[in-house]
Amino acid sequence: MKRLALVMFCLVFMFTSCSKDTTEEMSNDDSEIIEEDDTNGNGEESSNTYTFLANDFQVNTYKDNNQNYPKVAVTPDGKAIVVWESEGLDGDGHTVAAQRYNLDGSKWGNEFVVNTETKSTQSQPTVAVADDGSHIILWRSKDQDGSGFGVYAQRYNSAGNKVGTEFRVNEETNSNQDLAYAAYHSNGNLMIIWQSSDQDGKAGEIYARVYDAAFNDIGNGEFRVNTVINGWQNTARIAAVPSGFIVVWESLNIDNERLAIVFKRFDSEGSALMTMEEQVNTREICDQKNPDIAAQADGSFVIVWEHLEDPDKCNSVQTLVTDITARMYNNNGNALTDEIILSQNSSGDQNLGVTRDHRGGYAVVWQADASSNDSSDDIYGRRLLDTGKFIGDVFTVNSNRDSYQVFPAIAAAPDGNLFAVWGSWSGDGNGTSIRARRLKVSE
Ligand SMILES: [Ca+2]
Ligand SMILES: [Ca+2]
Ligand SMILES: [Ca+2]
Repeated sequence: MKRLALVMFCLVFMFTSCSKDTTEEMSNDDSEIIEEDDTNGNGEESSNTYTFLANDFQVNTYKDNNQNYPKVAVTPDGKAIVVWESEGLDGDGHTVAAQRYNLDGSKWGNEFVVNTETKSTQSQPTVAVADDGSHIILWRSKDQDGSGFGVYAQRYNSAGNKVGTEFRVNEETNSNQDLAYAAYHSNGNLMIIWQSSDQDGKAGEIYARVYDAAFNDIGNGEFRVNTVINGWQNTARIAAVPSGFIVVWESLNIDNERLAIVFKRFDSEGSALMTMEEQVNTREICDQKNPDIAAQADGSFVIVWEHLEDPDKCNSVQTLVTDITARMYNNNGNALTDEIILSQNSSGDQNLGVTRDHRGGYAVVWQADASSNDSSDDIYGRRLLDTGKFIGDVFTVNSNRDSYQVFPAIAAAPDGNLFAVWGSWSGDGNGTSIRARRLKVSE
C-alpha cells in the first residue's frame, strides 16, 4: 500500500524527486546569511516556540477517493475554516469541500460542499476571512465560464451562512483563470487575485479585482497586477496591511536567471503604490518560486519562498538544494533583513505556507523529506520574529509519521492558537486525506 502510494505520488508530482536514497538530515545550522540568535532580543530563552495542543486528526468526513490541497483561515474569534479538494463528493469529479472548527478544536457544523455548480471539476480552493468574521471561499471551475477554468467564489457571513450565490470573479473568460487568493482589508474591502493564461497575448499574468464592504466592485473591474509582462507571472499570494494590499508572485526573466520573487503594494482600493514590482530574492541562481506572504498588524511583512538550485545549470530535474527562504520588510516596503534560510533540503518543491502568529512572530510550514527515520515527506515548521533576529528550531508538525504528508497551510487566531492543515497519505484508508494539528505560541 505504501509502495503504491509512493508510485502514485511520483506520477502526480513528476518534478518532485522520488529517489529517496539521498535523504539528508534536516539542517539546524540554517542561516548562512543571518546569524541565528539565541534570544528574542529581550534576553529570554528562545527554545520555546510553539506547543502542540494535541496530536493531529483527520478533517474530512467523506473519505472515498482522494482529498488534498487544503487551505485554512481563522476568524478573529478563533474559528478555523478548512477548505480542500475532494474527489467525488459532489457526484461529478473534484469538489470544493469545507469544514469549520470552533476555537476549542471541536467541529463547527458538518463538512459541506462549497460549489453550487457541480458539473466537472471544482478545485484549488482557498479561503480568506474579514475582521468581522465573514469569509469568502474561492476556487477554479472547469468549463463553467465557457473556456477552460474560471475563478468562482462564494461569500459567507460570520454565522457561516451563504451571502448571495456563487459568482464568477474573472471578466476575461478565454483560456484558464485559476490560482485565486483573496484578502480583506480592515476597512472591509476585498481584493481577489488570480492567474490568467494567455490574456493580453502573454503567457501568464496576475489579475485582480477589488470590492468594497458592501460588495460593490471598486474601479473598473479586473486589472493586471504585474507591470513586467515579459515571460510568465505565476503563483501569486496576497496579504492585507494598513496601507492596503501586498501581492507577491514568481516572475520569469526579472532577475538574471529564470524565476524570481517580486512584490507590489496597492492601496485598499487597488491602486498601485509602486510603478514597478520589486525583486525580493538576492540570490538569483536558478529558480525562486512558490512564494507566500504574511503581515503583522503594523504593516510589516515577511515573504517566504523556495530557492531551488542544482549543479547542472538549473536544467536538472534532480534539484539538489531547496532552501526555504524568508525576507522581512517594514510597513513602507523596505527590506529589514537580507534573505534568511529557514531550512535546507533536497526534496524538490516543498509547498510552503506562512502566517503571522499574533505574538509578534511568523509561523512557516513546509513539506520535506528530511528525516532519517523514513523515506517519506513530513510537515516541518519554524518560528521567526519580525525583526529577523530570532529563528526558532525546526520542528515536525505532523504527529502521524506514517507515509507522505504534503501541501501544508497554517493560520492563526488572535489568542495565539494556530491551526495547521495538510494532505496525508496515511489516515482514512482510501487514498489521501486531510489532517490538521492545533498548536499555540509558547508563553
Ligand atoms: Ca464537481
Ligand atoms: Ca476561462
Ligand atoms: Ca532566479
